[in-house]
Amino acid sequence: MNKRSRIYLAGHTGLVGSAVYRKLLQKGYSNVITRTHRELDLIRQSDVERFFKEEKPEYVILAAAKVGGINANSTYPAQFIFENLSVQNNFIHASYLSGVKKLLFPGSACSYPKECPQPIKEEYLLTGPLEPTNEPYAVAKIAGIKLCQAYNRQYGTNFICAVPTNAYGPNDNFDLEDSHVIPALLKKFHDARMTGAAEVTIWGTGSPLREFIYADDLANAMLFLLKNYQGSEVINIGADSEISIGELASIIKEIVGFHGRIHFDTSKPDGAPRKTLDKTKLFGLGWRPEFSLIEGLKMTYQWFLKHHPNT
Ligand code: GFB
Repeated sequence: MNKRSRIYLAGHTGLVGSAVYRKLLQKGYSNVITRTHRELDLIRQSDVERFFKEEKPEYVILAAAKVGGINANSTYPAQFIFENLSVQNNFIHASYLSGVKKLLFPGSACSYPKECPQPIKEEYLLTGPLEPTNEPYAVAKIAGIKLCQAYNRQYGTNFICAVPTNAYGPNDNFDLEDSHVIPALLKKFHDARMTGAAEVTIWGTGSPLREFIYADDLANAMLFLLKNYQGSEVINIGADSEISIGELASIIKEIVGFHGRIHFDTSKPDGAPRKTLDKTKLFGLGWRPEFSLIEGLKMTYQWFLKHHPNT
């Protein structure tokens, strides 16, 4: 991949895609192809095939997906499985048909079994039942991985699959119902500070452990793998910052400057008890994250204040 390579980045406005886009431009790639959802609906197979035939991208990254937090996954299971299966089928098949040189497919840490030994090694995929709150999404992501592996085996393609841990950062979704925990908590504590509320409610017991990666670090790792990783085996992307939801809430409370109480609503689901990735493979290749969780949270809150000034 060189600076003039034709790189199609699908999903360039989302949390992960926008970080990859910033990184590509920063690094001087001058032929990055993007389309908004309105310009190209990845669910429409013939449109996707026509687009690939016309644009002839050499390298492709699939950062477009139907994503959301624990509540969105439980509320819209049909959309999570149908949209993700459709988009990735179309994207991966069109990449094969048009002779793409290399494809990067990001899976999700929720595709590993719910009760996995920790930290989670890549070989634990498909060794046990999934966490029920996000099973449809996880099954779609597993199908995407299997699709890439099958195409590599049958057609000799060069499709790689990374499995990132929970990401957060600029351009995240801050909707309180559908978002992931970090944007939800930043907004909840911010709103509480602005309105002088006495208490903020956190879902679940606060005991689940999560590992988080700042979107810019994730983007960096994805581009690193596109350049340096070859093969059908999946590879984890994580950042070494495991924390309980309770501790996370205390840190965000501090960053936002809220002085009231934290209440845990245990009628809400906890989801997976723990999902920390084993990073031996990725770190063995020489990649390391740049940002600590605290730095990432502070930058995300600054971004939120700038882009959601009236909330
Ligand atoms: O980030 P999150 O929605 O997703 O929730 P998952 C993480 C943890 O934070 C859960 C708790 O234990 C939640 O109960 N939590 C506490 C909250 N307060 C809140 C809140 O206000 N909002 C949210 N959203 N959570 C998702 C999967 O799982 O992770 C997806 O559903 C995907 O499929 C994604 O894999 C990366 O980590 O539980």
